[in-house]
Formats: sequence, C-alpha cells, structure tokens
Amino acid sequence: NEKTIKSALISVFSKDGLDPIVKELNKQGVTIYSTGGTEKFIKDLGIDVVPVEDVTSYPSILGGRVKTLHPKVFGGILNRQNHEGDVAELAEYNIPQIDVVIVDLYPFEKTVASGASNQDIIEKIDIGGISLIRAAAKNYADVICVSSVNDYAEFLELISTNNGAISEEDRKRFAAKAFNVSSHYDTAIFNYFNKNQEETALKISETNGKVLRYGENPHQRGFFFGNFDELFTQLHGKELSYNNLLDVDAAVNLMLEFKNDAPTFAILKHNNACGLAQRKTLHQAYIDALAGDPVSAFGGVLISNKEIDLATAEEIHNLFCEVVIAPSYAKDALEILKGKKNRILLKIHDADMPQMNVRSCLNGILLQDRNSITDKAEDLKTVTNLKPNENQIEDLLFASKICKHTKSNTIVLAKNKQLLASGTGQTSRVDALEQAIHKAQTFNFDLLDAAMASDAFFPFPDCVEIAKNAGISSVIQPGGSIKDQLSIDYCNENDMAMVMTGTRHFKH
Ligand code: 93A
Repeated sequence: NEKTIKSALISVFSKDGLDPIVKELNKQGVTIYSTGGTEKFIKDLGIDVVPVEDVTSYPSILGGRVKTLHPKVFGGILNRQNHEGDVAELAEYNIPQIDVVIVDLYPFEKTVASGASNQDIIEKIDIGGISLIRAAAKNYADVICVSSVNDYAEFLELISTNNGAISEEDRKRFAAKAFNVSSHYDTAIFNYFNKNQEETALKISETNGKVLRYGENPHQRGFFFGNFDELFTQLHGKELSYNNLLDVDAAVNLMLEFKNDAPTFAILKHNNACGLAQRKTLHQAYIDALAGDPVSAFGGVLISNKEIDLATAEEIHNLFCEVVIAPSYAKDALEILKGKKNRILLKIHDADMPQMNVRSCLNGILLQDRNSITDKAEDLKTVTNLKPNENQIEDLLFASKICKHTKSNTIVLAKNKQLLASGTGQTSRVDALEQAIHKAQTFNFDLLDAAMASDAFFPFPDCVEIAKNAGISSVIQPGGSIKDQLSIDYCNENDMAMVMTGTRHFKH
C-alpha cells in the first residue's frame, strides 16, 4: 500500500520551514496547488505552483474566509482511489487528485493570548484549513496529511527516501497527529467560547442580582445576588458598594439581637461593632455608642433598633458615616440626614434573614446554619463562689450578644449596657483582651466592675489574670477547656464572678 506523491495542496499560515519541502516536491515533479499567500511564497522561490482558484474557478471570497472550501478541493482529497464510482466522478467533474495536504492553521491560541479583540480572535478560527486537515486525515488510505510545522522534518525524510514511496502505516500515523492537532485546536476554541459564556451568565444574572461598582478593591469585579429590596428601602444616597453590603449585613445581624429591647444604637466598622449602647432614649444611645470609639466611627455604618428622631439625626449629621439603617425615620430627622448627598439612608423592613450562611471555600462553597443561639440568663451556669449580681448578669449577656457578632478571636468589654471596647479578629485570645483593654483606656473608660465576654473558652488562666488587673469583675464564656478549673480557681481567689454558657460563638 505504498504510494508516491504526484500532487500536493499546501496552505500554511506560517511559511517558516516550508521551502525545503517545496523544493523536494518540485524536484520529484509533484504538482503543487496553493492558496494566496502560500502560492506567492512558492512562486517567489521560483517554483511552479497552481493557484487553488484555477482548480475551483472561484476567487478567494469574503476576505479569505472562503478559499479552499469547494467540492473540487475536497473531492480531490476525499476520493477513494480504489473506488470505481469515485474515480469516475473525479473524471466527470474534472477534479484533480490530491495526494498530500500540508496545512499550518490560523494561530487561534496565539491570538487569544495576545489579548486581541473578540473580532480579531473570531477571524482566527480556521475553517478551511481545519477541514483540509480532517479530510486528508480521514482519507489516510490514499492521502498523507501534514498538519504541523513540527512534522515537516519527518515528512521531508519520508519523501526523500524510498523513492518517495510512503506506507499506509506512515499515512495513518500522520492522520493520528492531524486529529490531535484538530482536537486541540477545537478545544482551544471551546475554552475561549466557554470563558465568554461565564461572562454572559454573569450578565444575565444582572436581572436577579446586581453588578457592583467593584469588589472589595477597585481592581476586583463585584456582584450581589439577592433581593435587597425585600429587606430595605433606600431613601437616600449613593449606590451601596461591596464593602457597604458586608457592613450592612453585619449591622443587621447584630441589631437583631436587640430588636425588641430598649433603644439601642450600634456603629460598625469592617463588620465589627466599634460602638454600641442601650439607653432610655435613642439620642443617648447614639451618644454613648459613639463614645465607645469616636475614631473608628468615622466612615462607619450606623444602625438603630428604633425610629430615628430629630435629636438623634442632628447628632448623626455631625459625623461622616457611610450608611444609616433604621426601622423608620421621623420626617424632620430624614430631612436633616438627607443633608449629605452621598450618605446612604436605609429603612429596614421587618423581614427575616436567611437561615443559612454561604461562603466560597477552595473550589466549592461552605454552607452552615446561621448562629441562632443567643445566650440567656437561664442558660448561665455560675461556676465561681461569687454569683454575678443582676446588673452584672445584664452586662454579661449584653457583652455576649456583641461577642457573637464580632470576628474571632474576640473579647468584648461592657458596662452599664455600653460597649467599652473589644479586641477583634486576633490570633490569640490574650491579644484580643489586651487590644480591648488598651482601647477602653484610650477612650478614658474605667474598667472597674466591667463585664468581659469571650467567644470561646480560656485554655489558660492568663486572660482572667489580665482582666482582674484591669478592674474587670465578671466573666462570661462557653467553658469546655480541660483547664477551665485554673481560670475558675483564679476567679475564686480574686473575687471575680464567672458564668459559663456551654455555647461557643466563633466567627471566622
Ligand atoms: O478563512 S479560512 O477558514 N477559509 C478557507 O477556505 C481556508 N483555506 C485555508 N482559512 C483557510 N485556510 C487557511 O489559510 C489555512 O489553514 C492557512 O492557515 C491559511 C493560508 O492562507 P494563505 O496561503 O493565503 O497565506
């Protein structure tokens, strides 16, 4: 089944490495058919070449999109030389026999990698060339297909030896390489289109979700999927950013803990409360929340559990803040707050928050039940000789609610229903406590008889020691450390009261 080559169709994007092949084919008297640029290259070598247009009697049309796509070209490649009907049809339609096809495809991947425009990339999807490759490879019984510059040397070797006779085995081997080239090529196109589909999917979801100005930082894209309007009516201000949304989420979840309580006001920064107080009036609650950390409050997110009245609005107006959230606003209060163009004013509806939390993790997502346990007086187990008095119990529960909504490791210090300070997102509990004490002292709080809440147990008695030295007299924590007794003993020796809840409140 050896065949010698009498005719060749050459259509290559890159002309590199082609001349020795063309010269050898010419030496052997092979008729060469070729497309525009390739034809010129061969002609410039001083070698006879037949333009493919002479075969098809058609010019290259549509700016080169249709050059070789013609029955006379594909008939010449796909005919079975031992098939009577095929041979007759070839003669009937004056189709030339083609024995070798040499193609170098349009550089699709290179064009994508170069960052070219979509239109330029689409133009580099080779149609005729890939068809030539597939046709020649399919008909390896009669045709040899050279589909890559990498195979030129081997092909040259084949035609230069054995009087140019090529075995079926070699033709099949080249056909296998050809289908490798075509499948790789189509996969690259598939991947490019798939990438576009991802973007399209994101665009489609604009109807349900929202394209944000950017993500956490300006170089990151950001989207929100959810029904914001179900939870809020935006009364004023600019569009909420990705970070605003995260802070609003933290604020709403925190304030749910105080939903039915006396007037409570909270100020959050980077998802943590930097101020929170509960008072007889909302106005006082705001003033005492702000006192918790007036420095951090700058640019914060504010939330109240009651209608914002004029007196409170007048105070808030002195502060630069991003977002204010409240169940309602008195008319005159709203007018004052609207005095800053960008200030976002949200009226929160009486809607439920989802019962599950979702976040991305590695190459998937993490899903968990929301932390729905709020520590209550009846859950507390006093573990020290000293029992906390009623006021202390109130402050311990108050601190524990804030603690639950603060990034771990955290320690929250509170007194008289006011957040004095917290240590947030620290890598050790001692660091969290020291941060909280330092902060409280910075803003002139007296820690004498303050309550301390910890999101998780104390592995060592170091925290209660540090707390005692700062003046703290009562402690709430889940308990559960094998060394719980060391902390309890220290409290007993130092007139401190400690209660355990049995419920850990990590927030990572
Ligand atoms: O645009 S195409 O898909 N239409 C065709 O009919 C066609 N035939 C060959 N591209 C086509 N080719 C490709 O043209 C080849 O794969 C090769 O990459 C290139 C060679 O063009 P030229 O010889 O004009 O430089």
